[in-house]
Amino acid sequence: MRRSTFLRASAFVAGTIAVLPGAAQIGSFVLADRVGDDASTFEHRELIGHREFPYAGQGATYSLRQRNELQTWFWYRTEYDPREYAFSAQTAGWVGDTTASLTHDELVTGQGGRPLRFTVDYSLTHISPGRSLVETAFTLTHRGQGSLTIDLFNFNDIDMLDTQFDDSARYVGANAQTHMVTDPEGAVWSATASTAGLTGSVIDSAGILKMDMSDAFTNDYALGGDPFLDGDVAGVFQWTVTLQPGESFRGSVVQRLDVVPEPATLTALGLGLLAAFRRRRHR
Ligand SMILES: [Ca+2]
Ligand SMILES: [Ca+2]
Ligand SMILES: [Ca+2]
Repeated sequence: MRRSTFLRASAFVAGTIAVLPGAAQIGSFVLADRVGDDASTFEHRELIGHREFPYAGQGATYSLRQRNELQTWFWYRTEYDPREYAFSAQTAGWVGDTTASLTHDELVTGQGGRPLRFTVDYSLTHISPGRSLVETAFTLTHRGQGSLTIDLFNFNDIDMLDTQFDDSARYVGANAQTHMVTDPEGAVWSATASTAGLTGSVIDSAGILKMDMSDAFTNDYALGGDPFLDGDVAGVFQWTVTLQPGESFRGSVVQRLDVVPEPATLTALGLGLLAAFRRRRHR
């Protein structure tokens, strides 16, 4: 595992990408992708050392024509603990133009060393004008002793267009595996969780969910229910898995941002099509 991480990091040394193999720690990164003049950026910050209160840090900004402030992070609980902790002990990382990878080796109460390895691979894809994806693919590996049951959580608090109190949110999908947040101006963001092992999906106030993650008590969520509609909405996904030594659990969260084309853009697009049509007719 350590070897493959090193090899992957080495491969990037040969390219144009900044790499810190071995004891690397990435405190922040920016991914950027574009389609023509239409650019998407995903900036992630405060990526080191936030294990518990207050709120485990980890701010982000997901921009596509306009800026959307975001907080996003993962946290976990094992069967030996009555509470959750954010993944904070980053041990390796690398960043490319549109991808980044962070590895964490975390403590498990009652087991020596840091037996829980959590790797997150981020990938930004600007798929078409006004539409962009950030895929977060994760692997959780048990490197300690005996059977281990783990609850894994992903928290997302997006404030569409940087204003939180006018956003509305709803569940989509049979397992409530998608959280969709809409701003009155029409921009839509969604987060879709992989469904294997998905045991919880909740939309609630950001303050309540941050407190759940940060406090000393156990939290478990149902799949869907009545969404919290007014105010600063946020969402949490929960997966529950039991791993034997050496086993891994893989999953993902895909964020999608859709921006409705502005009338000026539509007009320009229409004129462009008309011009192309005329050129064709005059051939
Ligand atoms: Ca808003
Ligand atoms: Ca808690
Ligand atoms: Ca929010």
